[in-house]
Amino acid sequence: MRNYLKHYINGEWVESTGNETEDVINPATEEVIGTISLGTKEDLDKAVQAARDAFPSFSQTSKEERIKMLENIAAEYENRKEEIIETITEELGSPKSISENVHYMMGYNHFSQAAESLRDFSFIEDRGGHTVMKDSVGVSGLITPWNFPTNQISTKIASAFAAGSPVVAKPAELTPFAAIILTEIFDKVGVPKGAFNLVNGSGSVIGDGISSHPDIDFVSFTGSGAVGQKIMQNASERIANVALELGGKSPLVVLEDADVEKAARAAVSHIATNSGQVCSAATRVLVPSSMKDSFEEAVKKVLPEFPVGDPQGDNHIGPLVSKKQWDTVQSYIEKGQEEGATLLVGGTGKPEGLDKGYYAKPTVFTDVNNDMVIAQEEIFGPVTCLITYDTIEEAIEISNDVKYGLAGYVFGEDEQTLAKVASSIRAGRVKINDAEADFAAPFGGYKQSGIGREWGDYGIEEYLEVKTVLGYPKL
Ligand code: TAP
Repeated sequence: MRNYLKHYINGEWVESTGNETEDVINPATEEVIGTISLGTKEDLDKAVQAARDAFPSFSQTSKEERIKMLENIAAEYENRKEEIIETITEELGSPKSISENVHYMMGYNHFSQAAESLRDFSFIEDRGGHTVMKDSVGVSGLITPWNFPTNQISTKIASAFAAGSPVVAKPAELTPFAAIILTEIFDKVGVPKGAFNLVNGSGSVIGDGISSHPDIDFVSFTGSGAVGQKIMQNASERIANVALELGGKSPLVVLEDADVEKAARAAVSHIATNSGQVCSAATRVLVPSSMKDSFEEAVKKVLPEFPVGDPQGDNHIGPLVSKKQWDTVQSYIEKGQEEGATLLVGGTGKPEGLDKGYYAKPTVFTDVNNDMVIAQEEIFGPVTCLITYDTIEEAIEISNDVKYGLAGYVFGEDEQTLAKVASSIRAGRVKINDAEADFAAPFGGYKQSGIGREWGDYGIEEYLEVKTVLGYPKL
């Protein structure tokens, strides 16, 4: 049992001022695996005060000191590798291979990339007639969701530290333990007192408290659009800046000359990895009408490569994070059938033999029209839609006919067509074929997928204010 009943404020683990607690459930076993304290407004105020007190010195640390700190964090993170993998598998239900190759790896890369990006980062620029300086934004409030317990919080903290911004963080109640390990890492490597504060608690108390706190200068949030809107409203009361990383309904465009099996494998992998609980997952697969039959066959062929089952075993798809998420996914599968889409594979209910745990069947709908609810709303589960198109122009139009714009994917051979589709998709990140991940590349969305960019130097910019000085001495 992991019982973490303290918050981390001003460089110390401290008792909560309230006595409310919340059990954390392993979604694969439905059993309680630990408990956290639900913080109060008083806990939050103390954390914000600690961050404010740390601001004058933390914001003035040198670039070299921050690089060293980020490198030390990355090294200590590596030392805790096995524990991080085990923790994420338990709290999120993600299979061990995904916990290692996706979750653990992303956290590590954000800290080491921030150190790397900082090396070439300029905080002062002589632009001839004027000088531009980049100052820490002040105190940052970070609110993160449950689907990537190390990725989102790590990219935010790494960028904030790189910019010299002290932090107050609130992870999701459903998966709070990875953030506690991170906090232990910061404590161990000697992150300055008050530069990092962790207050566990509910979104309605601590999350809302962060977004409306008069002493928090900048709020970075990842999660649902509905909460993103509330955060913006709260922050607008004091004209505080926000960065929002919200949902997506990303297209994967299969071109006529694509390798059908490769594209089908990619399409299934998008809803299989992390059980489809991924904001940037492709969940609308656009296939040329002429390829519909062969693509459907390829989907059925590759599906067994993604077994569903116990995350402690050799499976690719674990359970969904919670009963609530399972219910949401079920209702979307029902909705798709009511709307007239055809179930190619999967459907409602649990996969055979998996009665315990929040397991859902990987589900692929075909004969989907882009106007259907299942093609427009973020399902956040192992469900995808096959939509046919006849011309490249139509594929682009369908790709963009959605309120989101987080990501897009294109599969094919002809470079002119790949470039045309990639540059026409209205989204913050487009991936062509199997292009490699790059942690220096900015991440964020167009339209209702959010505001701002994370990762690498663009991520650091979010935590900085720009100051112009006219007549600055030539030192
Ligand atoms: P959200 O409610 O948006 O939760 C995300 C974070 O915001 C959590 O830490 C949550 O705290 C906190 N929060 C909740 N209410 C808040 C408020 N009023 N003010 C400030 N913070 C608040 O997401 P969810 O309910 O867990 O999931 C719902 C749907 O959102 C999913 O089905 C999915 O479609 C989408 N979602 C998207 C993403 C990404 S990466 N874009 C991630 C997760 C979910 P607590 O949960 O601890 O109360």
